[in-house]
Amino acid sequence: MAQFPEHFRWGAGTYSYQVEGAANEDGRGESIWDRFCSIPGTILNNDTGLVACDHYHRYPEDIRIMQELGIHLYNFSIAWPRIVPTGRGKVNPRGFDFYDRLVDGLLEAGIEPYATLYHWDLPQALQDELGGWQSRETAYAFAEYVDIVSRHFKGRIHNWLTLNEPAVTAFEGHEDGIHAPGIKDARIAWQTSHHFLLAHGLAVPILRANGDEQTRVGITLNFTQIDPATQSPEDQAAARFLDGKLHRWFLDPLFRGEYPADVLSQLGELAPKTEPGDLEIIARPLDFLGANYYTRSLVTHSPTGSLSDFGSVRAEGSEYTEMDWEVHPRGIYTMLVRLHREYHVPQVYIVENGAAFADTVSEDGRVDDPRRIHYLREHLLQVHAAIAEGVPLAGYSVWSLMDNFEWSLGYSKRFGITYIDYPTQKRILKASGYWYRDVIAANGLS
Ligand code: IFM
Repeated sequence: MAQFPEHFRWGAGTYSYQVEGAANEDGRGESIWDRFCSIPGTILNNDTGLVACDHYHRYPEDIRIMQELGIHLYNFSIAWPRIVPTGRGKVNPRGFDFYDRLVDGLLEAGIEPYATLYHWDLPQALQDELGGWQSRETAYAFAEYVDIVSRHFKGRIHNWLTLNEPAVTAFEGHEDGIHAPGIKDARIAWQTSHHFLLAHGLAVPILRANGDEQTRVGITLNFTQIDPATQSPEDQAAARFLDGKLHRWFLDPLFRGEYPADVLSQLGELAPKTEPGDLEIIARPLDFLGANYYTRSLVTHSPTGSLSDFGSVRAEGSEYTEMDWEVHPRGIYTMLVRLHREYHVPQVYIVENGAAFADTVSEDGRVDDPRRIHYLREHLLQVHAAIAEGVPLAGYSVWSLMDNFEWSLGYSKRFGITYIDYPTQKRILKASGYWYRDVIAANGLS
C-alpha cells in the first residue's frame, strides 16, 4: 500500500475559458481566446469556449461531483475579462457574482478554493491597446486586477496562484502562434516571458497585503521530462537548451533571482529587455510552487540551428495518449526531486497531471477508462516515491475534473475524470473518477 502523508491534499482542476461558457453574460469583456477562436480554421472543428461545459450555470452540480469524489481542494481560474472587461479601469461588479457563488458553494462543501489569477484569457482590449503581454504595462494592469480580486475575496480565498504555465502561453501564443493571440515572433515571445514573470512578482506583495495570516501565494509552471533523442552532442545541446527555455528560464529567476546564463547567451538579440530591479521583484519569496506534469519529449536538434524548431522522436515501446504524448511516469518523480534538490522549493503541489483518451459511453451509460486509471496510478506511485525521497509535496490535483475545451484542439480531447456529453451537458463520472474517489478515501493506493 502506498500510503500518503496524513495531511496530504487531493484535488481536481478546471480553468475559466475551458469550462465556464457564458462568454457574453453579466458584462464579461472579450478575451484574446474569444477573438482567436472566432477566426475560422484556427481551432479544430471551429470549436469555441462560448458554451464549453456551462460550468457558469452548472457549478452546483459540479460541486456535488467534487463532494462525491471527496476532494479537498478545487483548482480553478478567475477570468480577468469578467472582472475588468477592458483589462484596466472600470470594474464589472456582476463579474464577481459567479465566483462569489462558486467560492461560497465550495466553502460550504468543505472544499478549499485554489484560485489561479491568469490562465490565458487576457482581455482583448489590452491586446488591442498595448499589444498584450509584449508590453510592460500589461504586467502593471495585471497587478491592478489582482488587487481588485484579492480585496474582494479576502478571508474566503487563501491559496492564490498568480499564473498558470507562463511558458506555454509565452511561446505557443507568441512564437508558434498556435494559441491566442496567434503571434509568431520569437523576440516578442521572449519579451512576454519576462513580462509574465514581472506580473507575477508584482502580484505577490499585493496578495499578501490584501490577505490574512492564512494567505499563501504561489505560481504554477509546466514541466516535461526533456531527454535528447540520441547521445549526439547536437541533440544533447538541443535538450539542454529546451530544458533551459521551458524550465530553467522560469525557475531560475523565481528561485535564484537570475536568468540562466547559458540560455541568455544563446538568445543574443532575442533576449528580453529588462529594467533594473525586475529580478528582485520576480524573486520575491513564495509559499509554494504549483507543478504540472504530463509527459516526456525526446528531442532532436534543429536542422537549421534555429532556437525554435526542434524535432522529437517517439519512444520505442512506450504508450501514447490521444494527445500523442508519451506516458512516462518516472518523469514526475524526476521533476519533483529536481525542484527539491536544485531549487529548494518550500512546498510543491501537483496542480495538473492527467491524460486524454478517446472515452465513450457504453450502452448502460458508463464510461470505462482503464488506461486513464493506469496512467494516474503509475504517476501517483512515482509521486509517492518522491515524497519518500523528502520532497515537500503537499497535494495532488488531477487534470481535469471534467472533459473540457482543449485550446486549439477544441473538444476533441477528453482529459476529464467526468465525461461531458456536450449536446446535453450531462455529466457522467468515469471509472477513473470512482477510482480516484477510492484513492482519496484511503489516502493511498495499493
Ligand atoms: O488543458 C491544458 C491546461 O489548460 C493547461 N495545462 C495542460 C492541459 C492539457 O493540455
